[in-house]
Formats: sequence, C-alpha cells, structure tokens
Amino acid sequence: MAEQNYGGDQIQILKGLEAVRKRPGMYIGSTSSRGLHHLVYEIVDNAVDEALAGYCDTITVTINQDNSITVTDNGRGVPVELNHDSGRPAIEVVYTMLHAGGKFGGGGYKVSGGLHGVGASVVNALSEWMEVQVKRHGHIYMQRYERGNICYDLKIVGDCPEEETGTKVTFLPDSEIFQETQVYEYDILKQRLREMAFLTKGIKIILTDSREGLEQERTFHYEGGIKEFVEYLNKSKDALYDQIVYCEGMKDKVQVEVAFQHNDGYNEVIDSFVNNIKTPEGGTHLTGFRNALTKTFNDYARSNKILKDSDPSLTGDDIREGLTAIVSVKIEDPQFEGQTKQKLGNSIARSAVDSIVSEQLTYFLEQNPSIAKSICEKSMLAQRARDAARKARDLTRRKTALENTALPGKLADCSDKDPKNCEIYIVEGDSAGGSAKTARSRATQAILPLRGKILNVEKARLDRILGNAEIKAMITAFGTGIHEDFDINKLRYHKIIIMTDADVDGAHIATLLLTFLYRFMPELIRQGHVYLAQPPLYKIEKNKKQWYAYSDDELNNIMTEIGRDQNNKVQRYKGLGEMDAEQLWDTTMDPAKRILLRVNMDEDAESELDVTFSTLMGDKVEPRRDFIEANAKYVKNLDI
Ligand code: 28G
Repeated sequence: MAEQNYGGDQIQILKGLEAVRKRPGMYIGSTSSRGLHHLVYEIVDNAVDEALAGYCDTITVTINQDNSITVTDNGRGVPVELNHDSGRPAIEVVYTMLHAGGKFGGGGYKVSGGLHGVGASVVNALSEWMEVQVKRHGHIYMQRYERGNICYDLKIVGDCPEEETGTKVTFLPDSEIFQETQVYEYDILKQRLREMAFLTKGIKIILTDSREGLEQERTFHYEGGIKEFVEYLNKSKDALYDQIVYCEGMKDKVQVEVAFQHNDGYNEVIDSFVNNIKTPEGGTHLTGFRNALTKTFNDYARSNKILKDSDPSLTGDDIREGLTAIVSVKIEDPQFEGQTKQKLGNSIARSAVDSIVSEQLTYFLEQNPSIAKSICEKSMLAQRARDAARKARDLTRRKTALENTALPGKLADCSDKDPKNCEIYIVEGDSAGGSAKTARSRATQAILPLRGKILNVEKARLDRILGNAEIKAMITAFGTGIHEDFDINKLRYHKIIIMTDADVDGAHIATLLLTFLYRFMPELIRQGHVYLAQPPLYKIEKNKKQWYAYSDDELNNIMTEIGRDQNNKVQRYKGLGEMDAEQLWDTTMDPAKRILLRVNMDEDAESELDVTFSTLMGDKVEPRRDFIEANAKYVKNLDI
C-alpha cells in the first residue's frame, strides 16, 4: 500500500449518528448478544489496523465491573490535530461522524460495506457513554460522549513522556439498544481475540475480566501466526508429519498467507479469512487454494511415479482428508457474494492464491520428499476407502429411494406424514425403547431404539461408519441423506429427540450421537431440529400424590414445599428403564409437560467446535484431560 499523507479531511462525512441508533441492525448485524460483542471487535479492529501499520504491538481488552469495556493500544494515538473541513479535532471526527469505508491505520485493508469496518463512531452511537483518551505529543487528551453526543471539547487531562503514545477507549453499550442482554461473555471474546492474534502474528492481545467473582486473564501472542493457528486446531489430533506447510506472498495487490498440516484422521477443517474476517462460505480465495492443492499433489505423485500412468488421479477430497488449513488473504476492495454476503467474489484472489500456493508447495514437496510421500500415500488410501464408501453409500441411497419399505425394522414410525408435526425419539436401549413405544402418541411420535453405544464416528473411517447398523438405521429413518447428498427437504421429522439415561453412560451416548449428527448432518443442528430429552432425576411420593424433580435444586424446593417428614418417599431414577410407560409419558414425552433442550451451535466458532469434538472423542488423552479439568467448573450434578 502506498503511504498516505494523513489529514482529517480524508474522512468522508456522510451524516450524523442518529441513523445508526434508528437502525442499529444495519450497522452491526443485530442487537442480540452477537451485536453486543461485535462492538468490541469493531474497536479492537482499529487497534489491529494500527498494529498492521507497524506502530502498535500490544492491545488490551478489559471487561469492567459494570460491563463496560476498555480497549487500549500502544500505537501512535488517534490524531488530535484540527481537521480542515470541520475545524474540529480529528479524533472528534473519528468518533462522531459516520464514515463509509474511511481508511484507518496504515491506509490499509478496511472492509467497506457489510458488517465490518464501520468504525468507532457506530460503537459510540450505540453506547450509553464512551470515553476516549489519547497519549500523543507528551499530553493525555480526553473526550467523553453520551449516545454519540459530545459532552465537552477535547481537553488535556495530564502529561506523559513524549515517547509514550497510544489510544484508550471505554464504552458502555446502551441498554436502550441492547435490550436482550448487556452482559459480556468472557469466553466469546476470548475466542475471537485469540483468532485475531493468530491472524496478526507478533501482536499481543491481553483479555481481562475484572468483574467480581469472574476475575481471569489471558494473553494471546503468536510469533508463528497462522502456523500456530493450524498447530492449535490440530493439537488433539495425531499429525501426519511434524512441520506446518506455509506459503506466503503478494500478487496483484492480494496478500496471501496459507498454512496447513494433515492429521491421521478423516475430517477436513479449512478456515478462510479475508482482511481478518472469517468467510464461513469460502469464496475465490478458498477455491484457489483447493485448486492449487489438487493440481500440485497430482503433478508430484505422477512425476515421482507414486501414481502410475494407469492410475486415476487423486481427487481434491482425497488430498484433503485429514487436512487442517488456514487461508488468509488481504485485499483492498473485497466483494462479498451469496445470500449472507460471506463469500469472497474477487476472482483476482483465486489466481493469486492458486499461483502462490502452487509455486511454493511444489518447491516444498521437492525439498521434503518424505512428507510429500506420506501425504500422497494417505490420499491414495483415502481414494480406495472412498470407493468402498461409495458402494456402501449406494446401498443407503437405494434404501432411501424405496422410502417406507426400506425403513429400519426397529423403527416404530408415526402415522402422520407431515414432517412438521412429526418427531423421532432416539432411545438408548431396547427396554426403554419398549416403554417409549407403549407410551408414545402414535400419530406424531416415532421411536427408534438403539442398542448400546453407537460407533464413535470420530475414530472410524467412512466405509465402517456406513456399515454400522445403528447409524444406517438413523440415516434411513431421517431421510435426508448425509454429507454432500444431504437434503433438508427430505427430513421426515422436524424434531429429532435424543433420549438417554440421566447418568454418565447416558451422557456418553448422547455425545456419541451428537458427534455423528455434527459430522454427517450439521445442518440439522444449525436449523434447530436436534433436541435432548430431559428425564427426571427423582420421583417424590407423599399421601398418594407425586412430583418429579429434574435437578437437585428442584428436589429441594419440592421437599421444602411439601414438608420434610417420614411420609415422603423419594426415588432416584438411574435409567429410563426404571419408569413404566405412563411415567415416561408424563415426565419426558408428553409435549404439554416435557422439557426439551434444543441443541444449537455457534456459527462464529465452528472450527472451535471441531477442536472440542476431536478433543473429547479422538484418540489423544492429554488434551482431553486438560479440557475436562478446564471445564470442570461448569459441571454441576455429575453423578459418578
Ligand atoms: C484503543 C482502542 C482502539 C487507533 C490510530 C492512529 C491513527 C489513526 C487510529 O488515524 C486516521 C488520520 C488523521 C483523521 C494515523 C495516528 C496516522 C498518524 C494515526 C484505536 C483520520 C486515523 N497518527 N490508532 N487512527 N486519521 N487505535 N484503538 O482505535 O486524520 S485508531
């Protein structure tokens, strides 16, 4: 990028901030928890830009006692000099004028339009109050705003050493705007700030929670950048080779950075970013990467006789089996396409990524023949397994084609044929399955009993998974198909309800089922079709009356209400099998009374979810122990 001569007049002054307060969703996407957190990223983005310009190496983010947020950086400090056009200090312009895609920091890669890069003034408009302090020229300048309005002229509130510079912003999100929640979640901020730190190598981001009882702090600092990102995503998997493959370069003004490593598993995790913003739907940069990978590995395998002339070429899927990769591009004028405007459209990004990765990967493979060989061999194994899986899948496809007659024998289907009305209970064990079949409302509730623990799909290859009877039964019952065949319109039940015992084994089975759904039909979870049934933990009887308690707290409340004496009979349910059909209906299946938990997933953190699933369900013990220790505080009534 060409260096710019900064003057306040570069900022396009469009209109006041009332527009932002009138239609906040237009500027930050939503006013839910997501929008609330977005305010922080918007401010941090400006600090990151200052870092990218080369003037700042440390950013702090603090959640204060009152849920306000303080962000600091040690950059040059937002300019305080007078702006030519308005005759006001530049800093005032930055925080009170709505600007469209004005360039900040290094005159760099701000995204214009879309949800990002709308800048600090939007955050100001949506804050009950905001205070900015700038250290520059040996002075500490300060200004305060309330709902975007200036409280007083920029003033000097103190002095500091000349060489000490930086910006500090504190804001309290406006409760008039963020009506759903005003409470920041440390874990949500942690996720995104970690990602920002990975994407900006060398930068140090310190996140602190100073709320009473919640005190904690984390520092994110990765000298290796996205190489360490890949390492992090692969940490609970067994890597196929030690190194992280890394390509980097600039072509046609597109800055490209790619890092990847294969593990010995079967999943593909590629996260792509444009100007540090995740592109969940990929786009041209991702296509360029995939093309380069497929072409380069096939060329290598052919010219080194790993693939014989008569062998079919490796497909992209073969080569990407077990691949973990980050593709990050920076581009001046990104165009976003698709329904959700999250897909990069600039074709210049495709050719830039393709040519940089092709060239550098070819060189890398020549320099590292043993790594090249192990990737090629894994891909060829994948090719063979894919053939076997195709045959297995053809079987499941044929079954779905036959519809009802091909439904699994153990399924007690419902009679209503409108999926909207229908639900299917996946029940642990044949005996509980039997009670559920007796208890159910035949018209709308189908029952599929599963025997014991289903296969852990995290540890098995596709052909074995598709050969598994319990998994085949679920696939045919749901009707949607899997992976690229998945079609939500064919879903036969709008509620898929997992019903397992309220004990450790039951929780394990539920986890295995969720792992299967997440890997094979994630759309079911994304669209909110998956639920967990909540059977009661206790039955209380007294004078021929009965109550059910779903938690220890609830048991306590009931006991207090009815009086603690020797007439109370308390039964602890260990499994669904201990309830008769009527009790099962009353407590867990009756739509009028039951409690269902809907399973959802955070779209912003899907690769994080991949890490969680592979940590919990994969082969490695150490990361799993770490995870359990770190999350033990969330566990309440663990019944071991
Ligand atoms: C702590 C919270 C978030 C920032 C800077 C530094 C400059 C800057 C920011 O300029 C463009 C140019 C002058 C008005 C640039 C300082 C050049 C020279 C900067 C931040 C528009 C904005 N000296 N640091 N903006 N100006 N940190 N951190 O926001 O005319 S924003």
